[in-house]
Amino acid sequence: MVKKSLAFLLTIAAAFMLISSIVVAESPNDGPQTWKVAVGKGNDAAGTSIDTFFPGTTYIHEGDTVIFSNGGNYPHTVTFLGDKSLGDVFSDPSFSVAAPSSPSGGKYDGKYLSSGFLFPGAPMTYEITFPTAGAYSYLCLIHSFMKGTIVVLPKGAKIPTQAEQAAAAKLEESGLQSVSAIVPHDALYTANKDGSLTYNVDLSTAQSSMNIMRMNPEVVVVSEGDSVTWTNLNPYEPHMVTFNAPKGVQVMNDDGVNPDYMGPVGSSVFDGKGVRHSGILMQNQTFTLKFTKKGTYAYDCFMHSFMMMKGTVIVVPKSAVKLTANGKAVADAAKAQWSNGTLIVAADSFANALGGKAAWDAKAKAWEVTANGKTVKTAGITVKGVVYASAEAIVRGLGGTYSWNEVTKTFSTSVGKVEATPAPAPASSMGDMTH
Ligand SMILES: [Cu+2]
Repeated sequence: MVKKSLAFLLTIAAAFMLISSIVVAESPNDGPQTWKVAVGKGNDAAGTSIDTFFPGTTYIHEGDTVIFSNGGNYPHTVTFLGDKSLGDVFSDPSFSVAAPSSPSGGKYDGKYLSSGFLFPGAPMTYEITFPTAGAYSYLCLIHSFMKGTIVVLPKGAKIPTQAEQAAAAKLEESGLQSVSAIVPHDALYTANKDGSLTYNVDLSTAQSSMNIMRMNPEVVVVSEGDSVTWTNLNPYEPHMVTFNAPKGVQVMNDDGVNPDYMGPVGSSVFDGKGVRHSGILMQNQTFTLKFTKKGTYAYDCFMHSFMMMKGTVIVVPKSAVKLTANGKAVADAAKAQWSNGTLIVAADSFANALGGKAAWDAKAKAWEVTANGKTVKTAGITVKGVVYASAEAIVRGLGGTYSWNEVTKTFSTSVGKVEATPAPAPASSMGDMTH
């Protein structure tokens, strides 16, 4: 059912423009009114999909009409079970999730009524008029945790206005968006018997009805000989990991997953050459690759290309210093290296990674780094003709924190960001500054 929706997903951008331009028209209180319910929300650029009806509860009068419109990036249904149970519905041999039980625009009689698939993109709508007072709950047959209620009151009863109910919907949405923003974290790892490490990357998360189609972390830096294990943490969405998809081959298209790519392709060791592919990963399923050669390797989840779900594995020589800033790997590690017990970095690229900038003060022979609303001056440290700065001095001066992990050779820094509680700590020597 998901695969059929892909053609529609391509036009999702158009759908967003449409939705954001909808203006709720106020009707006089004495005549029948038309109300709008958003069926799901989504933001391809942010990689998010929220499987919720907005607002969750809609208050209307007898004779009013509700227009359900897909506001997200996945197909959904609007289904009033009425006199049936989910079991009844799915055990009926003539039942189809995709097809409406009766055409849009009908009157609700308290019995079973389903919109069939409402696809995003156009977006598809379904209209129902409610002649009789009552509280009617409904759900999505694809995501049965996705529920809403239409409360129909007698004419003249006091109900929240269109504007108030639209505001409630907005509030519900912003509540979900804010609790669910993905927090990048340093890649967690486990140590293997041979001394190599296996880093863990999350394939998207789901928190209540919010799905975030992202790799976390998006960039992971490992040493030659280390492995990466991807785990699908999302209960609703399958994912894939693909390196070096062959030119001209579509791993996923409008017809679904290419049959050659349903399962894994290639060995579990990767030197940067040849296809490596996980196959379809359902919740808690994993895929592990061992990286043997230094380089920068981009990969994709082709099931969520339209949401820009992709990541990068950077493989560095053994014992090379890695650097993170606010939970994100600094791609070139800002040339981080140890010099006489001080971790030195290229001040400008480190400042960039912290969301700030650096300027060289030739007179004072010092770097001036500004980030997090603060400025710190720190002496230049010249090694082989290049002027570095002490990472520790910069982070301290900006009011941040740092730690050195001797096992992963990672210098983790955090400046001006409240980080969410990290996932369970790996066996490591965080905070050990000896070198
Ligand atoms: Cu995916």
